[in-house]
Amino acid sequence: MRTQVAIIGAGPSGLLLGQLLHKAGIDAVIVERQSGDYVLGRIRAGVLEQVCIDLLDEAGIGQRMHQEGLVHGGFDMLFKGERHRIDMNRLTGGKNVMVYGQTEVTRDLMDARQAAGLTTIYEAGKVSVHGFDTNKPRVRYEKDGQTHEIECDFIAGCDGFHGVCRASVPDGAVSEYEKIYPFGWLGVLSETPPVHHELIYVNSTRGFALCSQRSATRSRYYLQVPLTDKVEAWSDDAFWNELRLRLDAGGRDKLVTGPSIEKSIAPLRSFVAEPMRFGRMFLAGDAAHIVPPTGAKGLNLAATDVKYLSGAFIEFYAEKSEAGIDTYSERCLKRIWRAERFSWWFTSLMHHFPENGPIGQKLQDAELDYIVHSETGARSVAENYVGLPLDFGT
Ligand code: FAS
Ligand code: PHB
Repeated sequence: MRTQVAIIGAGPSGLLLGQLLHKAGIDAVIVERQSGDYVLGRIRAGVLEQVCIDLLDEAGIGQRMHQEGLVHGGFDMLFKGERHRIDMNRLTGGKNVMVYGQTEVTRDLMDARQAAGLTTIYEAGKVSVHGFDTNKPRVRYEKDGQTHEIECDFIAGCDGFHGVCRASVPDGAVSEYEKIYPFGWLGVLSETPPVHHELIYVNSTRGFALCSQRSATRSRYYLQVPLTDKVEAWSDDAFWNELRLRLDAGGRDKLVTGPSIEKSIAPLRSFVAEPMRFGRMFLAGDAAHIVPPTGAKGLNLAATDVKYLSGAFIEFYAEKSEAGIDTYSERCLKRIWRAERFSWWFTSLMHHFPENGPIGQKLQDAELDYIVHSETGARSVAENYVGLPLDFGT
């Protein structure tokens, strides 16, 4: 098989790249190791920045998002029993975010790809990448007992943190920066009405909690838990009881509980791989970087990587220019490190770090107090949360 761009991974990065390339008339094949149902079954991100919303519109798949997505102009920060609203819309001159689950984004992208009759190879085994240091890279995979090879001009590594592309880069060619947090997020999805019309980020002495949502009838909640916790040890009742203990009285009164339809524990890390280009192979999304989900940046960063990468490929084929390709990594990394900083800072502010001792809690209290009582402090949170403009760093 031959194609112009071989995309490894059919998560949001790979699917969005495929869609943007298709709209530009560039042929791409996606190779995914899991089934489509498995990919859809992963419950992940929930908040889209305006830049991401615009990219989904550009990809031609924004219709359901605008019909079903929830536009949010602010969120609450709850600490020491008091709630403080960060009025993002006012503080950023009119910007909002949209609550629309990653699962729905992935479904919309999969539907569009299928409707266009584009090739996605699911359940591909032993995927490997070759020759990306030449101008004839190749991808190999096993399917139905046979080994297949794809000849291409470029390989897009959209295969997530545990993917094969970054792992195939020769030692010494990539620098990795990593910080692992001493806790995880226990997440629950439930068919229950959200506890509040906006998100609530909680810093309690028992730990962080987040009250998010997917619709007026579907809620997403998270609790900070020790890394040693196992999801099997958390009954639904135990989850709801702990969430109540971390909420304020108003939250406890309004919380509607019900059976979990998904429950999982995700580890938290900050991670960046530099550079993001290796000859004719490019990394995008979680294949190149991970943020702790506190700042709701993971999916949004993936989308802007893909916008920059698709633009580089379009420029190569339309103008025989390699300018976009040559600047791809540097352009992405400027944005990525800004998001990494905010995600690390917001995680450090909102989570319980007993190892930092009593003074750690007092310093957190002082910073929280500053942010909610300072226009400048609140604006700093708001402008980072709504995200950077697409042309940032150019
Ligand atoms: P993905 O990991 O989504 O997709 C990579 C794809 O590549 C997968 O389908 C995988 O099966 C495939 N793949 C891997 N290896 C392969 C191989 N060798 N061959 C072929 N295919 C291969 N972000 C937020 O903003 N908010 C959140 O709350 C949030 N929660 C998260 C929870 C978890 C458990 C995880 C892991 C991430 C979370 N994220 C969150 C971040 C997440 O949303 C990512 O940013 C987003 O999935 C990035 O999309 P991709 O880059 O496509 O990577
Ligand atoms: C979610 O709804 O899954 C979500 C929202 C905001 C975050 C992280 C996760 O910061």
